[in-house]
Amino acid sequence: MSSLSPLSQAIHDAPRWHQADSLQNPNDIQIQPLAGAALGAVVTGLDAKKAQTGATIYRLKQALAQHLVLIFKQQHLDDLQYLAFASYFGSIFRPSSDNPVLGSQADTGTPPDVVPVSNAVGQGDYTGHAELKPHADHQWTPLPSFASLLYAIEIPEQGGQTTWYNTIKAYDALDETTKAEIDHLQLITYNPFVRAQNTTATGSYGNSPLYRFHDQPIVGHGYPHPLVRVHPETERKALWLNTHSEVELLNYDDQAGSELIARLRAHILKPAFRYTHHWEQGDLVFWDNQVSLHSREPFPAEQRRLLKRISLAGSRPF
Ligand SMILES: O=C(O)CCC(=O)C(=O)O
Ligand SMILES: [Fe+2]
Repeated sequence: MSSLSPLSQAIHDAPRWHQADSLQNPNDIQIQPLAGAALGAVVTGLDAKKAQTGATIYRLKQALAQHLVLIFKQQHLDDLQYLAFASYFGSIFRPSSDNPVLGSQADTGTPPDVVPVSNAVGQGDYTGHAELKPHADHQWTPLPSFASLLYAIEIPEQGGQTTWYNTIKAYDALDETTKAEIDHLQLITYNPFVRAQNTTATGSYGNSPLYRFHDQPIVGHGYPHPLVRVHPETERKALWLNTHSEVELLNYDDQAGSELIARLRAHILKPAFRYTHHWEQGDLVFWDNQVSLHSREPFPAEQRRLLKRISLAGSRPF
């Protein structure tokens, strides 16, 4: 018999470890919003290894839509247990090979289901130890992921904090004239991984021009998505714009477009819209990638950092 894919193996094996661990009791779970933060809630009393009930998954989905970032503390998961938990919330994100993303492999052109995010050479060192500028994962693909999870296995002593930005709050805080001006605009976010393949740019986010003027070459394919994105469960509007990769507004004057985008980007970066997470080993952070951005602070090259990421498939943005 041929061997199973990691996801098939996870679902195949789950009853064995679930049986030993028994079912998660939904009444043991507490969800505590982060005091004074623009987004985020801490989930305690949940063991992601256990089999989960409908009551728990429904509550977590609602909490995710409301708080955008859920932080599960003190988890102990191997890759298959991690995949089995993440899959309660939807299908694993599997981009086609024509759209390179973080972790895309040279042979298949696609990423593994569990992407190591590490600075260890040859073991998932796709992002190294440098700063990562605010971005939404996979925004440059036709069908970006709806959510991602990061699980902390090794944490450096200094740096490496991850910050999340609430782009619903950023949109809400705009003046009415700006809202009316941007509500129906379409934006192309060019794929920084294609740029890295075609140029001498090294890092994945933040080495490109900030705006494409029409006399500049197009690097890779462009997929227009709404600049103001609507959350599918809450109908809240969000400003869906990363802060440093190359973008272009459709049917818009170059100069006016680049100025509008620069103004919106400065607005998103206001401290009022963010939460910075100081990682502890065993943290599992689950975020809504449709209405948030995230960035990472640099950390010393000689200190090891290993997190593992799973992304979940999303719809065409609207
Ligand atoms: O290393 C981090 O904290 C975040 C990396 C990242 O952007 C990602 O995994 O999507
Ligand atoms: Fe990311």
